[in-house]
Amino acid sequence: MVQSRELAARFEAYSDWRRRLSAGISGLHEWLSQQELADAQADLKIQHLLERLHQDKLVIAFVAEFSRGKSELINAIFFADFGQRLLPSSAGRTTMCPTELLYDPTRPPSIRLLPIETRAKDGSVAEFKNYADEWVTLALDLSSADKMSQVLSQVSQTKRVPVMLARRYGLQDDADVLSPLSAADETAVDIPCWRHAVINFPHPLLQQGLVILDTPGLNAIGTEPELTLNLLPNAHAILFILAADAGVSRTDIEVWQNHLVGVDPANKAGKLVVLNKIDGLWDELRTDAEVDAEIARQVKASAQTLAIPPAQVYAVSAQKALLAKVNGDDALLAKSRLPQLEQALSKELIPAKRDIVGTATRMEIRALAAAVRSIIEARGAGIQEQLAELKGLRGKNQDVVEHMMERIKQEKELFERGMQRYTALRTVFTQQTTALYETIGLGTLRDTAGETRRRIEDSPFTKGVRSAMGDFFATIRGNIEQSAQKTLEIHDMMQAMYARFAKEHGLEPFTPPQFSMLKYQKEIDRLERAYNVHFNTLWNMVSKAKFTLMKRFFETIAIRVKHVYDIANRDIESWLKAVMAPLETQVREHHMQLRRRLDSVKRIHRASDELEERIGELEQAEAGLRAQIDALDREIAAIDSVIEQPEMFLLAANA
Ligand SMILES: Nc1nc2c(ncn2[C@@H]2O[C@H](COP(=O)(O)OP(=O)(O)OP(=O)(O)O)[C@@H](O)[C@H]2O)c(=O)[nH]1
Ligand SMILES: [Mg+2]
Repeated sequence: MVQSRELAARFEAYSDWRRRLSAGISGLHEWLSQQELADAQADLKIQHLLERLHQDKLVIAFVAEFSRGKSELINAIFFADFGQRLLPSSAGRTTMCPTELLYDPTRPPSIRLLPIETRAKDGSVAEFKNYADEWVTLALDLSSADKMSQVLSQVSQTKRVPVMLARRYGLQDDADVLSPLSAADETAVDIPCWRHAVINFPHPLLQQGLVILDTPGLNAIGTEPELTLNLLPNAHAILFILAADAGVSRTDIEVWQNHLVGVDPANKAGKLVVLNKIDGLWDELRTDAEVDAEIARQVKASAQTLAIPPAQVYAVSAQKALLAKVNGDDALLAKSRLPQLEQALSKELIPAKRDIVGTATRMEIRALAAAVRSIIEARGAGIQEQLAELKGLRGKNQDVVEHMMERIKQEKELFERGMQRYTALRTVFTQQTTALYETIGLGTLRDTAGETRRRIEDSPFTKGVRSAMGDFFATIRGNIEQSAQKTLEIHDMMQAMYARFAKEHGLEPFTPPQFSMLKYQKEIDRLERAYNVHFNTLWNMVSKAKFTLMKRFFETIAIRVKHVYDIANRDIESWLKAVMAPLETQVREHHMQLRRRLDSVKRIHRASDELEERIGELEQAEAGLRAQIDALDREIAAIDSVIEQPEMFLLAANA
């Protein structure tokens, strides 16, 4: 059986790399714990890193007008091993709801279906995912491809309902979301049975974190905000599919404009354009060269229409590729040109993803190492100070020792008095963080969203909805600005405190990092842009169902904003720790050092022969710290070398 080896091998290598990286990080963690260098913050950071590496997903979305062959292409690229067509693919509208294919080992193989009726309720698909009882779950019998494809055919199920009901779901409109009404039965219309499907399936690629998103054609994309606002913007690659038999139609261009280029120019997801069904151009009466020229001509024309370079368009035949893979027909597979697309997909996708993950991991590990190193260095500086002190006592009489003891005692008392200021600072810090959490808190967001929802319901006119939404975004933006101001205040206060402790008690100077809200600002801007684009589209397209649709759009936006808030809250929490933790550590370490210094001078005061012994002990401790730094460097270098391993090496190692 011929398989998509290139993509599989690259993905395998990528997963393997992630596993090695996790192992390196776990090793570092173990070492830190052994050396008693891991505090709560380091534990948390490492745990987050490992979780992120473990759950790392790679999302490929297939987007096109209906019947261009999205589902067939997915079958050909990923599921040919089953020897038959797994996802339903047929003439006319087939895939009726967005369908995610993924693998979650905590659930048995299944298809989970969200009933279309949920469209009449508030709440987005993302929210419904938290409630298992809203979904219909059907088991997948992996031992029978026939039974599986029968169960999977659920994604193309439709049912006949009164037009009024379809309108309530925001599905029926003058532009006709679904199949045309039959003249005889004007009051009924076919709608999808399901709003969303999640196929849980232990395919090797899915097991490694690949997520495939199959979508229904144009109008159906527009009516499910989850797709336009969440799933597509978060995909790592989008395949846009055209069909050679249809040319580039007006609706193709609309899909391209609205879902691939129009919404977010900042979105860096890889985009590949596929010209499918080239087998329609195969013609026994023409030479291969003539057929190739015709394909090249169509590729060029499509590229021109979409204003992209022709090299970005991949001409294939999904159907013949599936057939070729099922029959092990290498010549036909080559002729289908699918291998080139698979190669481009893996080349585009995986190295880019690896880069992002690698850079982020490296940055976090560096920050962690720097924190640990500064603890070790502070300990080293303390030892050196003590050594200098004790060496200065060589050959001195009891009076000098006594004098020194007095001096350290005073220093310790002074420091302990300074601790009161530290305690006061902690109180102010807590007050300020509480105020910060209030501005960016979920409670505030809930109130703002509730208010907007009421206003949309109360004034169902373009102007009313527009101004309610405009105010919503303005309030959110205001909250983010205020939070930015508050983090700045906290930063300045802490910076002053660090400077003061450094000056008065000789603690190591430390500049706390600043917090930037820019990332969240940008995400809100992106949502507002997406909303603006879709507002007009929706307003024009849907007449009678527009309010249901508007409201649903708002709910999805509210969920996305909540997601931004969630992340901001989490980031703020770790930032606050990063700002406060060094001071806590410094204070604790400095206090401990003062006690140790006092102890050793006391010992020497009691018996002068203790001096040399104590100096020896300190010198040994110092050597121990140097060894610790070396070991830390080695741990970090090991992780770095995994991150930097060239992909070719990994591919070869796995071959
Ligand atoms: N000749 C030919 N037909 C194809 C090819 N790819 C798909 N088809 C056919 O085109 C029709 C539509 O394919 P689907 O895979 O259902 O298309 P889709 O884009 O998923 O369509 P929706 O699910 O309705 O959005 C089916 O009858 C396929 O067999 C191809 O490469 N060549
Ligand atoms: Mg389909």
